[in-house]
Amino acid sequence: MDRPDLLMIVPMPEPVVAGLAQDFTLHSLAEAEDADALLARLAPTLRFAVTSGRCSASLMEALPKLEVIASYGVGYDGIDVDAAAARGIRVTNTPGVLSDCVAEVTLGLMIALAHRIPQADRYVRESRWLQGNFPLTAELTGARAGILGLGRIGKEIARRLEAFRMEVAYHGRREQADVPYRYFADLEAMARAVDWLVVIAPGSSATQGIVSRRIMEALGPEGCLVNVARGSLVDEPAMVELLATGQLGGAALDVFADEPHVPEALFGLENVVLLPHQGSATHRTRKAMGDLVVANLLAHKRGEPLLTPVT
Ligand code: NAP
Ligand code: 8YV
Repeated sequence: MDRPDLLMIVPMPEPVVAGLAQDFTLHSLAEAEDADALLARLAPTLRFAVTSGRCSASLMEALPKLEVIASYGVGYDGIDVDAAAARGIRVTNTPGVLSDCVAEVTLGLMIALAHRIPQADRYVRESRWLQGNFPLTAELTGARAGILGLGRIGKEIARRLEAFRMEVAYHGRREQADVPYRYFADLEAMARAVDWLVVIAPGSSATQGIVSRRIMEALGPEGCLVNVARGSLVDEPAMVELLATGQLGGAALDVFADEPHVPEALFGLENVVLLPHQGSATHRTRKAMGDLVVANLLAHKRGEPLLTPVT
C-alpha cells in the first residue's frame, strides 16, 4: 500500500500516531537529530503534515510540495494561514468536538473561583479547619456574565451559565440574530455591566491584548476574569498587577502568554485559580480531536473533500 511521507511538526499523542502509521510514513521534526537535514530530505516529495496549532511560513517554504497541514486543536493562531493560502496549502483544525469539554472546564474554573474551592481544599488538608471555619465565599447563581466570543464554545458556555440562572451577555464583531442574550457592541461597556468576563475568542492580530488594563479596570474589584481562549488576548502584566492590588476581583485562567511559563506573582494570590491549558484535556475529547486529524489527512490522501478545512 502507498504510505506517503508525513511530517509531525510537533509530537502527536500515541493514538494519533497509531491512526496515521497505517497509511503514512511518519517523520518527527521534534525527534530529528538534524531537523534541517530531515526537511531537506523530505522537501522534494513531502505533501502531508500534522501539527497542534503551530506552523510558520518559513517551515512551509522549506517544503515546496506541501499540500495539507492538519492541526490537532481548533485554535490555529500559531499557523501562518495567509502563507498557507498563498501557496494553496490546505489547513484543517478540530472544531466542535471539543466545545462541550472546554465549556465544562470553564464552568469548573468559575465555580472553583467563586467558592474558592482550591483554597478550601488546601484549608482542610492543612488541618486549618481545626482552628475555625473557612471564610464565606460567593456563588454564580444570579450573577451577570459577559462572553467575549460567542462562538461554538461560547454558546456552550452560555447554555451552562443559563442553567446556573446567570444573566448572559456577549461581545463580538457583530450581533447574532438567533441568540437570546444581550449584545454589547462595546467590550468596555460590557465589562462595566457584568460580574464575570469570560474570554473565548480566537487568538489573532485583532484580539491581541483585547482584554486591556482599561477593560479589566472596568470589570473592577468585584469583577472576575475567566480566560479559556489564549493568553495573547489579555494584557498579562496588567492583569497580575490589578489582581495583586485588588483592582480586579479575581481571575480563573487556563491559558497564558508564554506557556508553560506562568507569572509566579499569581501563585500566592487567593483570588486566582490556575489550570495548565486543560480545556480539551480529556480522554474522550482528545480521541475525537485525533480522529478528526486522521480523517482529514486520509480524506486528502484519497482525493476526497476535507472534513474541517480552515483554508
Ligand atoms: P469560533 O466558533 O470561531 O468562535 C469564535 C468567536 O469569537 C466568534 O463568536 C466570533 O464572533 C468571536 N470573535 C472572533 N474575532 C473576534 C474579535 N476580533 N473580537 C471579538 N470577537 C471575536 O471558535 P471556537 O471553536 O469557539 O474556539 C474559540 C477559541 O477557543 C479557539 O480559537 C481557541 O483559541 C480557544 N480554545 C481554547 C481551548 C483550551 O484548551 N483552553 C480549547 C479549544 C479552543 P464574531 O465573528 O461575531 O466576532
Ligand atoms: C489544544 C486548544 O489544541 O484546541 C485548541 O485550540 O487550545 C487545545 O485544545 C490542545 O491542548 C492540544 O494541544
